[in-house]
Amino acid sequence: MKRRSLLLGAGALMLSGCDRWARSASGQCSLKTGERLNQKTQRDLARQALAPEYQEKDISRDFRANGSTNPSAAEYVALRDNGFADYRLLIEGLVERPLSLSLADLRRRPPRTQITRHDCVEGWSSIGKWKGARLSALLDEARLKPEARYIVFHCFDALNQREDGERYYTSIDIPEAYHEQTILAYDMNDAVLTVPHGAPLRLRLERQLGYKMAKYIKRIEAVESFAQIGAGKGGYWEDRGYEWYAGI
Ligand SMILES: Nc1nc2c(c(=O)[nH]1)N[C@H]1C(S)=C(S)[C@@H](COP(=O)(O)O)O[C@H]1N2
Ligand SMILES: [Mo]
Repeated sequence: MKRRSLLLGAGALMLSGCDRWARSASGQCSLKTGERLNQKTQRDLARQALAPEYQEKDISRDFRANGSTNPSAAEYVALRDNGFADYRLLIEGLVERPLSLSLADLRRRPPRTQITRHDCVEGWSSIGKWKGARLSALLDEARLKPEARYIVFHCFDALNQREDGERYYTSIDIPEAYHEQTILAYDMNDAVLTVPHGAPLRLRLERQLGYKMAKYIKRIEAVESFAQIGAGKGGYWEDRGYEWYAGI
């Protein structure tokens, strides 16, 4: 029943001719209207169920750090050695208004705090408290274009620590990006995010495995397809055989 009404809702919008698909076929709606409706539709259809949240007392004393824990890329080291004062998060690609945000800018955006369990595909879990800017608000600010289907996170680190090594990256779809618990975290356990855990900024989304949660985020890119990025599977580990959707 629920699914049926969702489908009917999408159908009704399609008949109005202003959603992304109908618009590209008829070319009738103005970009602004089409974009607003498109984003609203995507939010409405988002998989909204929340991952479990925990209490302060549940926080792990020793939250493991995994994968890259101390990037050696020159660009990263220079930023780190200056306390990330010169760090700018870039939000670009299929957006009307590309953004370049300092950490202070990010701290002025709507925050969310959540205590959640992190599950790594390697078989360990830790509970931590995360605070960060809601990705949905940032994407609204940058104004996603109607053709945007995925959000790609490009990171500073190469897992082999070589300057020419392939940089870590991963991607999520628009509903995941708009989920309430999807944040760009700058604090962990009430302290500024440390280098081992992804300073200055790392992704938290709480219904997928750890490898989707990009640490050391340099740049966020809205794309229609990730076929041309890396080996085309949507992420560093995805290119090496891991599932693109790593639902827990
Ligand atoms: N940039 C970057 N992000 C990354 C990784 C990485 O190596 N580089 N490892 C991933 C994996 S496999 C896990 S389990 C988590 C680990 O996060 P943590 O170090 O805070 O525990 O980060 C994920 N994000
Ligand atoms: Mo992991």
